[in-house]
Amino acid sequence: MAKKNNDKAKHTIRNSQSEIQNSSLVAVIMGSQSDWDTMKHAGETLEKFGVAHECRVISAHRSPSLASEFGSTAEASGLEVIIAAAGGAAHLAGVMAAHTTLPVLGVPMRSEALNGLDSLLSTVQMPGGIPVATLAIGKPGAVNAALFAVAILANSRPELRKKLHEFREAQEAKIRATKL
Ligand code: AIR
Repeated sequence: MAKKNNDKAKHTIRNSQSEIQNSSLVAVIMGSQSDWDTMKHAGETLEKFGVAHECRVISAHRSPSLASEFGSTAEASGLEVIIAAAGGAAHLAGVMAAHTTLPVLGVPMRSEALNGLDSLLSTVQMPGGIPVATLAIGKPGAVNAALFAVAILANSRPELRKKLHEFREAQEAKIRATKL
């Protein structure tokens, strides 16, 4: 993807410091800037694993041609996974999946009206033939989408597999060390 010059909080963040490679392997896209507070956790998790990624706002409804353009060119741009987050009538992940055969991980955003149940159902209930892997609502989903993306990339990258094992070991060690 072409590097964007937009302000971090507004549209695009490009992690060019990656240990893995400089062009983005994972795109973290979201329906609105208001999703960033939640989705920044996906970006931070990818950062921890040193995975090159880009974060940007794309709305399936408010910017439909951008959504279609992004999905259609994702494979050719070198991306390997798309994380798509949206709230309410959350169709972004489904629209991405309609345009690409890359794995699309959907993250339902917590919504004001229905607390994210609307987002969850809109994201998860895809028709057979066009899959979206849907994660939990909100922050846990954002973190897990990033970990899932790392797991996908790790299939062909032993250094990432090793980091995932270390992450799990550290997580368990923390639990074992917890004294109440
Ligand atoms: N949204 C934006 N375009 C399509 C959808 N579904 C979602 C955003 C956000 C919610 O609408 O993903 O979760 C509210 O957006 P805003 O911009 O009104 O705060």
